[in-house]
Amino acid sequence: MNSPDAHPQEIPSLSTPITVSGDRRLSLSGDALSAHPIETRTVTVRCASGTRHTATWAGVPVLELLSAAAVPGETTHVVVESDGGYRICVDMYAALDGLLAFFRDGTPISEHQPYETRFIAPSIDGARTVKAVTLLEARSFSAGADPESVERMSREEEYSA
Ligand SMILES: Nc1nc2c(c(=O)[nH]1)N[C@H]1C(S)=C(S)[C@@H](COP(=O)(O)O)O[C@H]1N2
Ligand SMILES: [Mo]
Repeated sequence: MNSPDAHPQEIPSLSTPITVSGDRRLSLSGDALSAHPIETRTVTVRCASGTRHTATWAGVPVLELLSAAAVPGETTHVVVESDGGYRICVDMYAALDGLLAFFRDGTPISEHQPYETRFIAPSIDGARTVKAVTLLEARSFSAGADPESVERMSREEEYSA
């Protein structure tokens, strides 16, 4: 049965591994992801247009993933990237409340969408709920830096400078 409250037991197999980067860099798929607990959170995604969709998401807590990658104490933000190069940068505490979700309303996301995963957290804008996640990366910005500038450039642009 697929009631919205059903607690999925098994993470669907992924077509691409997900990199989690802290002091350690992990490439997670299949068994490595399944070793983490699955949690469920009901989150309302607010789009810039004003539209809201509330859904129940299930997946691995971002806190679990970042802990496994030994996130440095000075971390201030988390960069999340998709397979298409979409990139966002969120406050670490907002990210830590989030999930790397595989299920929406009790069914695998990929049953209804052309992507398998979504980064979802209660306090972030809809635009920052990244679909088709490939990377979660701990970052530390100094007080004068502009973390959102990272969202306006590609990974290649940022690291070629
Ligand atoms: N990978 C990826 N994720 C993305 C986007 C994107 O372009 N690529 N667009 C974002 C924006 S701007 C919005 S408003 C929401 C739209 O989500 P929806 O299609 O579920 O309404 O996805 C977000 N996640
Ligand atoms: Mo959007």
